[in-house]
Amino acid sequence: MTARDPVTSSLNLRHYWMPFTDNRRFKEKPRLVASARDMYFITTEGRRVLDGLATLWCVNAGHGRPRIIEAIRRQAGELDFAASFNLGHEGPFRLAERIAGLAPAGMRQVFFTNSGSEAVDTALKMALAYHRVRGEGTRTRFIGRERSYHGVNIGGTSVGGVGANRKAYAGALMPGVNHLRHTHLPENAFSKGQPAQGANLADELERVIALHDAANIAAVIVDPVAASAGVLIPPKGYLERLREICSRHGILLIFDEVITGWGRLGAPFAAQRLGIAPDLITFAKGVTSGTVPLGGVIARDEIYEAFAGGRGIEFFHGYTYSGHPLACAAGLATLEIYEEENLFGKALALEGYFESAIHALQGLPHVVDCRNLGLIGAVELEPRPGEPGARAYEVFEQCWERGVFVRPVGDALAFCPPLIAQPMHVDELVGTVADVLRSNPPS
Ligand code: PXG
Repeated sequence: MTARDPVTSSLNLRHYWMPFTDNRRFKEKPRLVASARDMYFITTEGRRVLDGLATLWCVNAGHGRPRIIEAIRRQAGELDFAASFNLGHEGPFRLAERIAGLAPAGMRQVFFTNSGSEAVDTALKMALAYHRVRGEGTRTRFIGRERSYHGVNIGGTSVGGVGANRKAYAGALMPGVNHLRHTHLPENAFSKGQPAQGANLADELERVIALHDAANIAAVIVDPVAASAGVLIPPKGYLERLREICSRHGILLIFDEVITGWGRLGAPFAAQRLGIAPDLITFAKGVTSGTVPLGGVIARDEIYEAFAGGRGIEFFHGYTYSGHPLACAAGLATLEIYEEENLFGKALALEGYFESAIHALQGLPHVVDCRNLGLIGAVELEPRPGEPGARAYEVFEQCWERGVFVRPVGDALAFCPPLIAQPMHVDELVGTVADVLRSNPPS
């Protein structure tokens, strides 16, 4: 261990099995943060590091917001915990009402989970149960897409399209899942916003339906922008075509908006930014700006109504911590900040500046693509032969040394700043990446 500060040298790093991390490499050279305010982390060595990824696509309101902190503190003092099974407290009712007010028209029913992974598995089960309650119980198949990420539970891993995340579990994943091809096309390189080519890739759905029959298919799930597998922006017309095909065949369309929700694309949800009406929306992350774990599913009214006809429990599903008081308090305070500070509008206003900054990386060593939508973007580097992802990882490490946190996603570096970002933060973020590529290009 090469710890240079008292906090790190006093820590025993051995026992924490870190998620999705090369534990040995990390523990040899740890990156530990001690505090965070607004756009910046302070590391345990006392260095200021710009948070260029809203930490993990979450912290849309920026760090250390007093209003959220105070709401959590107050809630913990008043009612630390009450479950939502045959018991209630006001938090989830108030938060669901607020979310319903932000959701697309006709989507007013909110089910709470604790994470995006749980939201995805909840949406899959909701789709199955919905078809069954309507007497279409043969609709059990799901259609996902290559390079989409839907969390890590068995359902989400099964419909997900990231090979590395599936490999170790392949034999135990859910049966009855097909994957559409991903939408990343070389001819769209350096597209600003939605790329022009690729709407026709949605027609593959017709082929899958012809093979398996619509009466056996419950839902199609996609992330409108596939973020963690490399920031893939949907081609113009692609999602519209998926919607049209699903509607024609009675198949539900699930938008996984765990990253694209809460203003990331300059509107509450990608559905609104892109003008497409899904049947179910999954959310998490930005709903509390990352402060307390919370996720959920927003359902179209007709879906809830299909369940609500009889007596007894409508949906045999739920988590001990669905609607946890602390999470709901944090969520309410976060959504108030988004509204009062017009952060979704500010994200939209900054989009052009962010786009120009990212595309200015074109022409620097190893850069093969730049792409963006809303306040999400990426620069893709040519992979070093035989070492996929290594070059982007090294650029990420050098950016950290220079005070900027981004995320290597395959051979791309992803950018996803908090929505409070100003042009100077964009300059610092993208400028540092440019400096690393220019002054010390990794071979
Ligand atoms: N769906 C999408 C679209 C996500 O991005 C999840 C579901 C799962 O959410 P939870 O809260 O269970 O993690 C996510 C999560 C990465 C990375 O590599 C991305 C996520 C999580 C961890 C790493 O960029 N997104």
